[in-house]
Amino acid sequence: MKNSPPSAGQFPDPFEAVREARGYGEVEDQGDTVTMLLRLKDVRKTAHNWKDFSSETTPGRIVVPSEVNIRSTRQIPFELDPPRHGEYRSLLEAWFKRPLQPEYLRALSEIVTAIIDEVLKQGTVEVVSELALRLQSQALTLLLNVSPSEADTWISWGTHVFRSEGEALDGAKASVLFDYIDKEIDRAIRQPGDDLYSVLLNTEVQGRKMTREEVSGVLNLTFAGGRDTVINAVTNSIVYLAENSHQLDRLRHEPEIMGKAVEELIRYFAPLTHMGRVVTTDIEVCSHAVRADSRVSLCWASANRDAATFENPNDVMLDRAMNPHVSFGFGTHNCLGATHARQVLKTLLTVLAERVGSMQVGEFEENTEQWGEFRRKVGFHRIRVQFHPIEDQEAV
Ligand code: EMZ
Repeated sequence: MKNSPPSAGQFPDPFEAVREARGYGEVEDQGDTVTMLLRLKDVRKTAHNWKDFSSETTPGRIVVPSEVNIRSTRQIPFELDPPRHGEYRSLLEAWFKRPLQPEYLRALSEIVTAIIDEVLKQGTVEVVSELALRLQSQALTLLLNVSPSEADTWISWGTHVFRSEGEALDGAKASVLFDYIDKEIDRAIRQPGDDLYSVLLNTEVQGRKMTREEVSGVLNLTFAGGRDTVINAVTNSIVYLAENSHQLDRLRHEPEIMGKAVEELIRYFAPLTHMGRVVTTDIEVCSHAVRADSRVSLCWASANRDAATFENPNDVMLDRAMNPHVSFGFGTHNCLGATHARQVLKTLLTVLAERVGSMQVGEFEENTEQWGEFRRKVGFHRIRVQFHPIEDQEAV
């Protein structure tokens, strides 16, 4: 029907031509050239090779854009290499797998249901701020095991803890998070409870208690890494299903594909475009020489559309059978919060399928990133969507 422009629910792949022709791109970041690896094979190989491509460098440097100027706290375990990485990771694993517990899922389902019911009552909402940000923040109270009221404070920070609209690196904003975490650590020292801060302060690593700085590093990662990524995944899923109502119907009639649908939507959206590594020795990537102390990035978003592995990579196939996407990274550093994020999305899809008959996209402003020659849509700054309850639909 329409032939232009691409609709709100479409997320084009800007990397295809360069990925196929050459396999890498280059982007300037604060005076430093980053080589972006675009093919799934190279992304995986490089993620595995932590000796030549390290995560343990100046805090903030492996993030693109680099956060060295706004943060000195090392995010743990994200900014550590093996074997240190593994020591911390193994201590955190059990806590971050709690989202698999029935009680956690029940609480999450209550949060999602309350938000969707409220949205249905209102009819039309701005999804980023009124739905996704709320959902991400309220769900995070479960992951940290803190009072539900904390979510209000986090909501007031907006969608990214280090970025504001128009400012990719906002130091003033970053210090709000650092101060908040500091205060919470003080509180947990004074009055230990069963929240993540208290549990970590009581955890032993290398035969001694975790330091304040280390606890702060884990919390910093938990707040920063899972924020805009989850918000984009939630918003984009809603927009996609709004524009592709047959897919929402499919989820309604085939609830057994919910797990696969989550993976496919995350593959398609790739909420985090890429993540860097620091090269430790002069070496070649994708037949291209890179020098020691330069950076490469593992471009998850491009790797997820690599036709060498994914059949019809630009199509959303909710029950895609073979789906080794890298939206949660790859190898030792795969996302610590992935279990939580997957449950958030699965619960959201389930509640939408059960309660929402259809959705209509209204006005929106896209959120795009520019990486060298590549312009990539990652989500929306704002988007209005009208929600219709399922009864209305059936009555028609
Ligand atoms: C870092 C990163 C982690 C970084 C898995 O990603 O996410 C980014 O959004 C943050 O800005 O600090 O946590």
